[in-house]
Amino acid sequence: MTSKRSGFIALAYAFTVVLAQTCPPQIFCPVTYSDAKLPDPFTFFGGSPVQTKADWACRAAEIDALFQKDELGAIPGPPTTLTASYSNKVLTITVSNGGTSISFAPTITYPTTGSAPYPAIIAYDGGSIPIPNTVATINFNIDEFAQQNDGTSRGVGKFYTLFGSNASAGAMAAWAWGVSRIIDALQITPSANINLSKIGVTGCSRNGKGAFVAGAFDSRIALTIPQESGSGGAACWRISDWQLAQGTNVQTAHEIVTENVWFSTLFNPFVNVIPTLPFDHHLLAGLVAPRGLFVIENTEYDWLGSQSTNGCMRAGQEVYKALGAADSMGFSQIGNHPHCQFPSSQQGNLTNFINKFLLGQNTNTNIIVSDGSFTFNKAQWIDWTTPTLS
Ligand code: MCU
Repeated sequence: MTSKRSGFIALAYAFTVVLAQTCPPQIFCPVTYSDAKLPDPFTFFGGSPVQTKADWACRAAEIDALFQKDELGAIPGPPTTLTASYSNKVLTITVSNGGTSISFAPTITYPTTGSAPYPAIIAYDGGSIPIPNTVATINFNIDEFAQQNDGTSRGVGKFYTLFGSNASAGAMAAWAWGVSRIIDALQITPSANINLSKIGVTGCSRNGKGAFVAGAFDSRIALTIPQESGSGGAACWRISDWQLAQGTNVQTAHEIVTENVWFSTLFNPFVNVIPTLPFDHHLLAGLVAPRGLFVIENTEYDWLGSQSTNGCMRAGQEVYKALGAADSMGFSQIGNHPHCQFPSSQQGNLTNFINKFLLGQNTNTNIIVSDGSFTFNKAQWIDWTTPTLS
């Protein structure tokens, strides 16, 4: 039974690939890209315009491929086989790639109110936001899946047991693949009692960067909540480099690749020449569009790149506007609290996002909040206009 269902999952992916073949071919060579401003979401790499929602689906597939090729590393397709079982609040998942297999077992904390099947948030290492007692929490132990201690963690963890320690995927790509397998497992395990159309993902700081990537790469996720992800998450590399040049102690691409293994080594050639990167992180938000996205930041720490996250996410929201879904993306940036300690002042906005996207309520998610003193100089970063996609 299980293998029939995993066969079905494979078929669904194959179908997606066939659909993608109606897109123009993705040709990224031999052009050397260069743009000091934030790359235009609405122009294909090859120069043709994005005019319709169908065009955007193709452009999103192109952006997805570029992120994997130049920054995150390859996120593999579904495994050869996937089996799952649920018992006593533990979802045990076994996946194999050829002859090798691994198991991992997220634990689920169920709400004591509301009715089954429950909405759920997949929380990287448990997450750092208050999850209401109407929503389940699926605890994903990301570190055993792909380690993130420091540079020595490259290729270490269950993901790499499966795909080899030389797999191009950095830790964030590996975790994103794991999130997709958790959702596959929930699909074939009705006894886990999770509502498949009401799944969120969250994490804070380094785990916030990772949660953002997972939300971008699996369209089955209804709500993505990256918290204080800063550089490598909600920040744009270009704006962070500019902030550093202005004298702010902000994390940049060239620093981040020396600190940990969140990115692929494929990113290294770009970190000192960021204008040659054919995307930036406004397009990570663009990949989540038009699904729910609530970006939480903290103006307390220069290192997070508050100005960068603010401008980057404003640019990313242009994709939501083009798709007619501006209020499916919110941004709230509040200081005066320690890193990853969710402040009560952001509670109302978080509740509105959870209630809309995981509980099906009609709430106000038109939220762009900052207590920062900077302004986003749109002309400095954006030289494109936002179409209304038909
Ligand atoms: C904000 O995320 C990271 C940051 O990128 C790192 O430079 C710093 O070492 O750790 C932060 C973090 O994950 O804190 C928990």
